[in-house]
Amino acid sequence: MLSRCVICLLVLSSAIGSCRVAEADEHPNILFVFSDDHAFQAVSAYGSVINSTPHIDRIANEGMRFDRCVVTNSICGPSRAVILTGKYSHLNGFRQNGDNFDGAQTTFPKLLRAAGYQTAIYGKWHLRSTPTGFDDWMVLPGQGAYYNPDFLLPGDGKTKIEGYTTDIITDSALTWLQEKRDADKPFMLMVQHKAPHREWLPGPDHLDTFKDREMPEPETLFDDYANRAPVLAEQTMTIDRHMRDGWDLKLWRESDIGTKPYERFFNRFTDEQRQRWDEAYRQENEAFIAANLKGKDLVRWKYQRYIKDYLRCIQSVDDGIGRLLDYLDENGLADNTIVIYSSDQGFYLGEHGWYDKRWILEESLRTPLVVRWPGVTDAGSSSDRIVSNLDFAQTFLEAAGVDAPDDVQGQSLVPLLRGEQPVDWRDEFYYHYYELGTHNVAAHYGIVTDQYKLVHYYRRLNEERQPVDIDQWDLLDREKDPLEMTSYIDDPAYSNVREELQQRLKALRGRFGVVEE
Ligand code: SGN
Ligand code: CA
Repeated sequence: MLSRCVICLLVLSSAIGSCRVAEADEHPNILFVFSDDHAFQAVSAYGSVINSTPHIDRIANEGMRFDRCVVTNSICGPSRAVILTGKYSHLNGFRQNGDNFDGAQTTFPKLLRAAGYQTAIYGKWHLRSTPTGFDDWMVLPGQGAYYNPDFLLPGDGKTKIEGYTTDIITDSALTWLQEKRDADKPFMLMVQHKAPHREWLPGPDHLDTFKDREMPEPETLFDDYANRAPVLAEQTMTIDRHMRDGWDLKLWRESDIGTKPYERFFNRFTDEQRQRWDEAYRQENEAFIAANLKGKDLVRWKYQRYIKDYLRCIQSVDDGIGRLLDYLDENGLADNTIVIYSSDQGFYLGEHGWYDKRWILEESLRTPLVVRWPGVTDAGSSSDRIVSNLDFAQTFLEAAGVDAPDDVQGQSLVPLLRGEQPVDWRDEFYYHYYELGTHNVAAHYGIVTDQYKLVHYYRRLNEERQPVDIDQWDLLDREKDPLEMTSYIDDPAYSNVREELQQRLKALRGRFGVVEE
């Protein structure tokens, strides 16, 4: 009797489920807002204790929050290439920043466009080659500038726009929606912010936000890198030793102004912008110089300066999302538009003493992902399944009713977004970071599960900055050690776990066709 009831309930709920899907638009619009280096620790929907992001939270509250969205390769260009293609770096050919994206390959925007979608992208691109698959685009050259940026346009065009880059990118997207959108076609619009990327230059609206607050420090701000692979200590991305006074910490000197390294920074300011900056930082900078801080006190001061500027950049991203959501509401588009917010990877906000990303350690492996899909995704839902930027292409294609090519490597998130609990969802993930250079992070790959990570660091730069092969391993247990401060690789109690993970890692590499170190 009981089991018959359960069956009835299951049938009923799946019938309701399919009704809801059928009701949703078969070709929903897709608004994909994306930022650069936005850590989940700085999103209030994820429980941030340092800031509030009401508009990103609105997407989460009206849709689904993914609590373990991990990236395949925690760095900018590679993440973008993975998203466009739905394939790992070794197959899409873009392993590290500075590579050239082969724009002739199949991408999800191309497939959507071929299926009748109108496509556009505004903001950061960072893939070197010219965007392909878009009806309209305007992208920053390389990393782009925070103030008065240059933009590249179709047909080798270039334009310089006065203002703050985050606001300009939002404005461009709104202008496209208002003036260039073809109301007879569904759209896929990518709004790709430069913020909150280093050097964390806040916009004029938020130069004073957080001014009088003391931000809580992460527990691992003074990590000594003991008890893990030695290569971890060799990076050059600490708040303590690797931040530049003039740019990163805004402790510039008059003699710096006008010099070449300031090209992307002060040299671009208008007189008015420059004056606002002087007003915003002068007093604090004078107090800092007078205090002559040393040791941990100096690190603490740097952390405060860093985190506040970083969060100020995010506030402008969040403001822009609010404007886009309002536009959808006011123009009757909210019900048939899927809204996604994510970032190219996570970021260290002082955890392990770091800024930047790249490592498999959780804060940069994980990225925020919230999705609102009216009529399909339950408001206020969440998923703790392992999902990835590898899945975005297939998700967009399935949502639009377009078949994905056979050689994509992710899993569509559509079943999760419908509230289903697929029994065959992945319980392991393959990570691979390649770039040797900036910040001196070793090349490494590994397997990630809900509880464990097994990592192989296989190459680094030597003192002459030449690549040399190494063979170091870490085994992390996030249940026992959530802050990832200890490796259990040599702990006899973990020998079975280690062996099992080694087998699974090998199998994963085989499955994804990784034939290289
Ligand atoms: C720049 C930054 C680095 C950062 C890389 C990659 N230096 O080189 O701190 O790791 O970009 O970032 S800066 O002098 O430009 O600030 S990524 O997001 O593009 O991958
Ligand atoms: Ca990035």
